[in-house]
Parts: sequence; structure tokens; C-alpha cells
Amino acid sequence: MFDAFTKVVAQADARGQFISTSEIDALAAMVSDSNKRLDAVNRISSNASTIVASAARQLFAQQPSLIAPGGNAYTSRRMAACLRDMEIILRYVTYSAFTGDASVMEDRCLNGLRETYLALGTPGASVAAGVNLMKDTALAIVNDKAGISAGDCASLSSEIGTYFDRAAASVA
Ligand code: PEB
Repeated sequence: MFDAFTKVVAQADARGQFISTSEIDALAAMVSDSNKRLDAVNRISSNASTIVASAARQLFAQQPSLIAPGGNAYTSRRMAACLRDMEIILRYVTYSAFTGDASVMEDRCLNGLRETYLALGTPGASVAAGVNLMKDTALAIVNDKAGISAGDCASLSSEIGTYFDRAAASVA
């Protein structure tokens, strides 16, 4: 499990070189934007249940067969497992955004998840669709201008978007 700093160290050490100026510049940019990063993580974390519920409602509206008899989210037990899975994935996205590195999510959440869904008969493409819906809601909340001083969050938003994309791609 790396953060953006330890990842750079691991890569420099693998090359047997000092940390490069461009690596330092990239980390300096990250540090100078760190209040935005913490605000974004805080906004996603404190709205997690809204993000999960809204994405799940949209997913089941778009793919009603999931909640019809025989569907993978049919019965309260499977519905609960599905909502829980979406919350777990969202939680690892927030860890990745916090540390600026996806390795915690790759190692502890995504590694083997596709195989788990295959074994369970859970449609991975539908999980990916749910993750994409969470991405839309989460980024809308991150970019909400209300109650915060105006600033450019474009690169942070696109970085956070890549964590959702990775999660979706790993199960699709
Ligand atoms: C991954 N999900 C399920 C299971 C596991 C995970 C290990 C089996 C054990 C259980 O039921 O609890 N667990 C989950 C995860 C981590 C972890 C991400 C990461 C650390 O430890 N069904 C649908 C939707 C989708 C869904 C498409 C979007 O129709 C999910 C939600 N996951 C789903 C369902 C089950 C499940 C289990 C329904 C139960 C399947 C079953 O028991 O038949």
C-alpha cells in the first residue's frame, strides 16, 4: 500500500536513482492543492450513503432485471450485499483520493474481485455501471460550488474520476 510519496520512492529505488525534479514538481503541486483534496475526500465520505443510494436507485431503474425474481440483487439479503459492495468500493475510492494513489484500492478491494463476482454469478458489468453512477454523483458533490471558496478543481476531479474508472474496469 503506497501513497503518492512512497510510490515515488519505490519507483526511484527500483531505478537506483535520486528523486527527479519532475517527480518533486508533481508532488509539490499535489501538496499545494492538498486542502482541496481533503475537502473532496470529506465531501464524498460525509455523503457516502446518499451517493450509494442514488446510484443504486438509478442502477435498478436502468436494469430492473437485477431486482426481479432470479436477479442478482433479488431478495433483501442480496440487495443488502449489493449496497454494501457499492459502499466498500466508494470507501476505497476515498482512500485512493486521500493518498493520491490507487494501490490501497487495488490491493485490498479490486484484487480478485472480478473472480469473486464470476464465482457468485454477480454481473460485473452491472457492478461497473453502479460504480459509474457513483462517480457522477460523487463528482457533482465534489464540484458543488455552494459553501466553499471558488477554485479550480478540474485536475483533482479528473484524478478522482480515474479511481472510479479503475474500479469499474476491474469488474466490467
Ligand atoms: C465483494 N460481494 C459479495 C461477496 C463478496 C463480495 C466477497 C460474497 C460474500 C457475501 O455475500 O458477503 N466483499 C465485497 C467487496 C469486498 C469484500 C467489494 C472488498 C474488500 O470484502 N448484485 C447485483 C449488483 C451488485 C451485486 C449488480 C452493485 O445485482 C452485488 C451491486 N455482491 C452482490 C450481491 C452479492 C454479493 C456478494 C448481490 C450476494 C450474492 C449471493 O450471495 O448470491
